[in-house]
Amino acid sequence: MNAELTQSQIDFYRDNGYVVIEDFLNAQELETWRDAVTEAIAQRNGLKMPGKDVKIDDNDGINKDAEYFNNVFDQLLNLWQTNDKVKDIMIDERIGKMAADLAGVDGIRIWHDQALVKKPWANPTSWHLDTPFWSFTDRRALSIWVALDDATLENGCLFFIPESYKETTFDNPGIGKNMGAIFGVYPQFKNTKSVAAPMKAGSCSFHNGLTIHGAHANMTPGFRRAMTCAYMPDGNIYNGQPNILPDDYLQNINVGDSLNDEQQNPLIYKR
Ligand SMILES: O=C(O)CCC(=O)C(=O)O
Repeated sequence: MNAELTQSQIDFYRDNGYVVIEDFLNAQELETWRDAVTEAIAQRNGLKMPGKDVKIDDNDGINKDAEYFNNVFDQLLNLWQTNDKVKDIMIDERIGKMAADLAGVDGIRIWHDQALVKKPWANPTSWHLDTPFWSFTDRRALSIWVALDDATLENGCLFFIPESYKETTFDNPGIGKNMGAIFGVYPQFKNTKSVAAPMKAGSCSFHNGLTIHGAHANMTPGFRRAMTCAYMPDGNIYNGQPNILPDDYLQNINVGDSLNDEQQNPLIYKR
């Protein structure tokens, strides 16, 4: 695993709000990730996330325009909680350190992982932000996105609006079928050029959760699979948004409580 970040990669991330790391996984590691994610998805029988009775084709109550959104990708969350192979991959301290170094924090917890499978002819992923959906409020939160297939301009690679994270807030137009809805909330980026991030399988990107990002439609008969993980800096508290927290967990948490439950948000790196 190419887990050593250079200072120029960190500087690029801090400036632009994203960074692409080529050849993050070697061929053998890529095979391990693919096998683990494939097995974990199959075991789910269509269940979207642990602790909530929602299937991948249901309206999850989080995203708008369910019929459209369910054809953006199959989204399966917290596979680390239901598959030990994915858990081994996700709790890797080296990845936690990368996230901590980019974010400039001392500790990193998993918020949630997610497999994002853009099926043949899938809809585009509308421009959106991530952090405003989550149950904590932290401008430093970020995600890794690992390409399990080559992600190309044709099959739905990611796009970013550079530097947007410096100005975006927790105002959230959501992620529905209106590709450009976000520019109604953040008109200052209407004329900013986006940057495409095509990646070979095994490469990855990190992006800040307040960076405006999206993806093309899949214009091919093949799959574009990605494995991602969202990270919460250690020390955060519950802000009252349920997001993906399991129903039974929500019954025992109040606004202001620490999000430090190792079964839900494991600390994968601490300086
Ligand atoms: O894979 C995609 O199409 C979008 C990914 C994304 O929005 C994310 O990982 O935050």
